[in-house]
Amino acid sequence: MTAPLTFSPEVQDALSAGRPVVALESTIITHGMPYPQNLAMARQVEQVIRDNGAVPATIAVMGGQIHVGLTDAALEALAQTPSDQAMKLSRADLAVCLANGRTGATTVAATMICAHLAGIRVFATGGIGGVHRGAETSFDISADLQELAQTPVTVVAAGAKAILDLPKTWEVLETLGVPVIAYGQDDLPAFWSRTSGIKAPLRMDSAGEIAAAAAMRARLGLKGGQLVANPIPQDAEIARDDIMPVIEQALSEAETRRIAAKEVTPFLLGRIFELTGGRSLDSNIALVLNNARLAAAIAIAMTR
Ligand code: PSU
Repeated sequence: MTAPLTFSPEVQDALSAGRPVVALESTIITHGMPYPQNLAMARQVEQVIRDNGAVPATIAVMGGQIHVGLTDAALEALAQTPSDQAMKLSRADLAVCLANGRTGATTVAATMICAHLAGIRVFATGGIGGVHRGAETSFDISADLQELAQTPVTVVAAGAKAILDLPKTWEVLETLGVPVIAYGQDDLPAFWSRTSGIKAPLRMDSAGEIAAAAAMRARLGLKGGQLVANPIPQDAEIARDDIMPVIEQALSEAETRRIAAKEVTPFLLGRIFELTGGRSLDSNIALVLNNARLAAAIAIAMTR
């Protein structure tokens, strides 16, 4: 019995010919951004990957199949699906969604699982999930971290989302043995801001180095992936001092309203969008496109 994978013709051709492919997630479309900006972003990010010489494979679950590469009509339907009608899939619920024939959007964790099943080694997103503030009492830690420790996919993100407890997030990744690689700078980026003030454990300055490190992990038989933390472009960043008070306000509203579990991240992103008058979304889109560019370069380096 094999996994229920349905490939788009473009992705199928690229994979059988050994050409570079970059996986993309779908939770960012259904739960991370409002319509219609989510659809525009999903199309643009695919285009950026094509323009940079690789093939995009957006991943989502529909009709009992993991779709690897979506048609434009499927992308549009997903972007218009209300967030309460698409499951936000992680490792725990991927199989349930497939077995029940429901529609599901893949988070970083689920996208890594699906990409690996499909034979795709690199994946671009916005920011990974991590340790939520107050995790010492709530125990709210994203399954993305465990996935990075066990599934061999290189994930390109602008760090972890700054709504999280970033120092604790990096501590957990270190404990799990996940290589956290800052791209082109010494500091770890903080999603909307280029720097977090925290020094990265590893730094690399080229796609070739990142591809070589992934290949070496495979030769050593080390399970798990790598996290590439790619800073947002300068002209799109929101300085830490500007975004922090907004994050604090959104977090205290989430607490008052007792938002919990899978709802936390979408709620915070939505409130920060409103509080910044849409600026956080522009930054979020810019960083995703920037990550797609680097992921395409890594995918190309991996095929050499
Ligand atoms: N990147 C973004 N926006 C998002 C996400 C990533 O720019 O919404 C999604 C990813 O799917 C990631 C999820 O896995 O947020 C994290 O959710 P949580 O904190 O509930 O684990």
